Amino acid sequence: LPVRAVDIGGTKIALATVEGTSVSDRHQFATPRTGRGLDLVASIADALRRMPGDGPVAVATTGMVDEGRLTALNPTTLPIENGFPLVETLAEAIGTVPLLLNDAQAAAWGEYRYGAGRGCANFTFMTVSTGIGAGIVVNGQLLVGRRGLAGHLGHVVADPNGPHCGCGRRGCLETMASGTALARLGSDALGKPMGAPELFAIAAGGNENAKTVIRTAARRVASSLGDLSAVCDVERVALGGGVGLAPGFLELVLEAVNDLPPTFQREVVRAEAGPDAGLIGVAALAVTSI
Ligand code: BMX
Ligand code: ZN
Repeated sequence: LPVRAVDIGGTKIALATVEGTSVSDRHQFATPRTGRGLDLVASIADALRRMPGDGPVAVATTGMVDEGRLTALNPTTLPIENGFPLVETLAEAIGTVPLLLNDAQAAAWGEYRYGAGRGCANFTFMTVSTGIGAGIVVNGQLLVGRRGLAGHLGHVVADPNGPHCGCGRRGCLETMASGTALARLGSDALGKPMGAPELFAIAAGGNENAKTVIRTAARRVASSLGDLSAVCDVERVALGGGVGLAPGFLELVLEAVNDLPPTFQREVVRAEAGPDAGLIGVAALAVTSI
């Protein structure tokens, strides 16, 4: 059964027809960053109307999803009203009730069903991208949690005296190792404004300061994976996201994981489903939940 899948990120919204792992009619557009959920809904409804087919609609989104309502844990990633009723307003606009799930949780399900988590009943997908997110599968079941917060590894505290996070805490992993954090830390260390891709390029050119910034971030990620072992004891972690898949980053994380006490070490691999993991995962869940 073909599903019309949508993935809402902080910078872009992607749509596609998804059947199993086959993705067609894929297109994307810039996320309306107006702070108004209704603008998101209007743009998605419009894009869905241009798509062929009338299968079920499944939406993965950055942010915390609680009973069909979307709240940004970190409003700098996606500005939107707290508790915005996305399911209700989208259903009104498109005439069918969509399934709604956090993007990292959806991608974790995609990787578990079809990618790096296949056959691994206790599994985590972690994305290091604009923000840092994760989805956790325990005993073959996706953890969503009472309020949709399960898996938000970007908001475990890496340094209690660290920078303030948009979520209200201090020193969250996301403020120290996400793409946004790397852009800030790289700009400070090298004395000129840059984004994460430029920082990686400079490091690849041999710059020691740039390498140190990236290595420090990778160590923080590895340390949080140690925390994850203590909490969920998953067997394998797949790393994804623009930073997670950047050349050399996984190797640095692996080095740091190897320095953890053996009890906290886990297998860490590259995510396989790529940028479509969220679309594929949320579509798979839509098919099983109808
Ligand atoms: C943030 C949070 C998570 C999300 C993660 C990765 C918001 C808006 N998002 O921690 O829900 O899963 O970022 O998101 O609070 P991405 O957009 O960087 O992939
Ligand atoms: Zn936080």
